[in-house]
Amino acid sequence: MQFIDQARIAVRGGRGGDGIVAFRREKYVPAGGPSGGDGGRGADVLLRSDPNLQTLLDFKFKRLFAADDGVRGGPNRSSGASGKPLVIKVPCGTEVRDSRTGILLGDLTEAGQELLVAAGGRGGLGNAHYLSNRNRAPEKFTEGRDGEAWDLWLELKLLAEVGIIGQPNAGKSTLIAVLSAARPRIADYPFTTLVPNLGVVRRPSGDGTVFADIPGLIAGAARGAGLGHDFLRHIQRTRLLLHLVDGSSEDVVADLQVVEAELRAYGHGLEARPRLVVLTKVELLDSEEIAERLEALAAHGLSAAALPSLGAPLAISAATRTGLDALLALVWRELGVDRPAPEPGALAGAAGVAAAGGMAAGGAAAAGAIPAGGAWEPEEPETLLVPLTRPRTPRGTSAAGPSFPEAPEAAGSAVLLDGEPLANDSSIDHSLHH
Ligand SMILES: Nc1nc2c(ncn2[C@@H]2O[C@H](COP(=O)(O)OP(=O)(O)OP(=O)(O)O)[C@@H](O)[C@H]2O)c(=O)[nH]1
Ligand SMILES: [Mg+2]
Repeated sequence: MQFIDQARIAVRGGRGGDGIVAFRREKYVPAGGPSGGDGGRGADVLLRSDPNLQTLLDFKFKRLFAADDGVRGGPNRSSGASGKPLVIKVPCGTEVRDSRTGILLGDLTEAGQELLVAAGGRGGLGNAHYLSNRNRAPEKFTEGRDGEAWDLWLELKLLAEVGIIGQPNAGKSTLIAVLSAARPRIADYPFTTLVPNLGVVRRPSGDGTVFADIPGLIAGAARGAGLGHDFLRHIQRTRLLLHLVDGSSEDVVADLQVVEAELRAYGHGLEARPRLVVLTKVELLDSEEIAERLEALAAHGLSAAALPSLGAPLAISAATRTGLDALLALVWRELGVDRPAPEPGALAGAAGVAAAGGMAAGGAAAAGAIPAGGAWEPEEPETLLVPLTRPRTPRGTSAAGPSFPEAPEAAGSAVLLDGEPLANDSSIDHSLHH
């Protein structure tokens, strides 16, 4: 399964059914009046977030989504049937924008949230509506209206509270593997991780917090070096970052600065995200070397201002599990484990935004610029219509970590949650689609 985190789709609400012209023709009723029924409403197109989906892959193969039209009216004032809504499933964490303007229409963070993206057209009126004293036999009716048509830009931003960053080989995947049940690929060559991995780390309170392990960053990533830096969008929603620096490196300060420079180049507020510098693989060093490197990182790494509450760099070894408790203690303190998670925001503000000012019919396939080239700037999480919400995952870290130093089993290229690729049934609810 491929990991696709951006997609462009066209959605079109159904056309309303036409009203009709009909007259009552019944025995013993000499002058039956107008009896043409109204057309049914065209169906709406909705997006719904589904926790079983982890990628926008399906939209690579299907891009046009048109909802059912309403049925035209019938005789005897019978109204035509309205179309059933077309529900398109998307992964949790999908941002939805109008692809022409970049305006944010909604952010589907919680499972089961729905966003109306194209309203169906109104049904037309049958001639029964036009009966008046002046005109006892109206032949007037109205046609159904076209449904709305929009071009949407979907962007998946994974929902994790803690992001793990660093250069390739720093030990990021190894850390998530020892802390959670995630089993990402681990190897002693750079760019082992190609897509983000999610792992649920159990909090002292029992529930889980999602950590995201992302590919390594190298100098020039902002200009496309290595795997580039686009995957940083998956840590945009995190509340804190763990910046891992390979303890066995010759120059830990230079390593740290390379990644910090890339964070700044990426922007989107990531450079100001609270973070903790973590020196890894310290079982390979003696205590003097550890102290010296920690000191160097503290002195030359980040200014104290960049680390508002996380404090001095920390030494860990995933191999011997040294320092992991101290690391987690700091993470929980920063996340405020005792604080209740904020209430998930209602989507009321987002639903129906697409309903304003319907576009002309048939425009669904019209070309609009794909905003990949930065025609507009994505907004920061705090300005989103739906407040940032935290994922709640009941599953904890039941299985023990990987048997170090053996590389855990390779895990495909899908985004994994706790080491398991999530079911990826089609994102389209076929039962509702003609
Ligand atoms: N000795 C020792 N080796 C470690 C430790 N943690 C990780 N490693 C090794 O470092 C190498 C890289 O580890 P990964 O976890 O794949 O590193 P990564 O940061 O995810 O690398 P990319 O995915 O390429 O960015 C592997 O060979 C690991 O076995 C540790 O605590 N001690
Ligand atoms: Mg990795």
